[in-house]
This record gives sequence, C-alpha cells and structure tokens, in this order.
Amino acid sequence: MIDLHYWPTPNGHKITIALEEMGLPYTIHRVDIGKGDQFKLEFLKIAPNNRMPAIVDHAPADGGTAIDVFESGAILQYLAEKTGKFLPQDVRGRFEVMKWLFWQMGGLGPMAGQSNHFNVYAKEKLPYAMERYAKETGRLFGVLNKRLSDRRFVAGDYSIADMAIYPWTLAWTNHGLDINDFPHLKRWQDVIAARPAVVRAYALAGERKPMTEEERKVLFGQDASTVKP
Ligand SMILES: N[C@@H](CCC(=O)N[C@@H](CS)C(=O)NCC(=O)O)C(=O)O
Repeated sequence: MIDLHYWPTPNGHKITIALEEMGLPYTIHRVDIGKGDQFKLEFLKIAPNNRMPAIVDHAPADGGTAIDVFESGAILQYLAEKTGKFLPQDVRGRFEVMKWLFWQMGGLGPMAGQSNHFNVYAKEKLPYAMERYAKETGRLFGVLNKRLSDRRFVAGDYSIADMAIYPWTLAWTNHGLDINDFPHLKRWQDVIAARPAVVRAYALAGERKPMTEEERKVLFGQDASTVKP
C-alpha cells in the first residue's frame, strides 16, 4: 500500500494520474497547504522541502522497509520503475521520456507557477513579472505544440512525461494564452482528458475555494526562517 500526501494542484494531480493509470492501491492524506499542513513535523520527515506531493511505499520492490519519496518527478520515476509501466526499459526510449520529464520539472512547472503567481494571486500587479513569466510559459507551450505536431504523445507511447506535463497545460487562460493557437497541444490534451484514469484522478480533487487572506499569508510569506532547525 502507498500513502500519498496530496493536495489538488497540478503537482498533486500528476501523482493521482500515475497511481490510477498504474492500478496501484493507495491512501490519500490531504495536505491542506493553505492551512499549513506542509509544516507538520510528521510530514516534514518525508518531505523536508515542505511541499507536497510525497509518497510512502510500504511494500517496496526490494522487500525492505518503507521508502519515502518527495519531488513529483522523482515520485513518477519511482512508480514507473516499481510497476515497469509508462517508462521504457531501453536506454533510448527511457531517456526520451526523462528529457521531457525534466523539461516539465525544470521549465514548464516553475515558469507557469510563477506566471500563476504574478498574474492571478499577487495583489500587487507588477507588469514586468507578469509579462516575463506569461511570455516564457507561452514559449514553452509553443515548444510542446511543435513537439506534438508529428506524434501522438510527448515521448513514444503515453508515459510519465505526459502525466507530468498535462496538468500544467490546463490553466492556459492564467497566462493570457488561447489553447486554439496550439492545435497539436489541444488535440493531445483532449486525448489525455478522456482517459478513464485521468477522469478518476481529477474526480478526487474536490472543490477548490478562492484563496483567503490567511491562506495567502501561509503560502506567500515563507522565507529562510520558515525552515526550523
Ligand atoms: N518541485 C516540487 C514542487 C512542489 C510544489 O511546489 N508543491 C506546492 C503545491 S503545487 C506546495 O506544496 N506548496 C506548499 C507551500 O507553498 O508551502 C514537485 O514537483 O514536487
């Protein structure tokens, strides 16, 4: 059994998609990041970066003690290796997937995340920051659209790279983009959205309420002093 520490954000959705696709049994533990659950000592033991998602696998492949993993890219790789699914074994196929997984982790996720911050959440409207991150997210959408122009999925068959990227392409209005300008990306989104495992994963999200002032403080007031020795 796997414990999944989760909150319904793009990084959380990646893991419920993967667990549903792989047919692995799991228990969800909600980490309400607006209320500060990510700072609870028990959670920090497995996720020292005070960010969800994280997992604990109580039945790892080597038969040893439980393995905990934080960072959504590492979790996806772990689950793919555990099940032998959605990550090719051969070096070429494997690294096609890994390149695009890292592209999401180091590029699309952080850039779209900052764009969301400055364009949606920040009270102070800072045109330079708003444009900088929205434009860079638009460039990354362009790269993905081009990549998908001559193939069905991002890297070979449907893989953990698609699972990582998909949730970060949905909120395109936040970046002032029009999905119709990215027809190959739109076609790919529609294919993934229709997968039963993806439908089940998003059904777990529940209702997202607008951010309160208290939640804003918890999420956007962090600095070095947040990390207790
Ligand atoms: N690189 C990390 C990012 C995780 C992340 O940023 N999680 C956010 C929600 S999407 C979070 O837990 N935020 C809590 C906070 O900001 O305190 C991953 O991919 O797992």
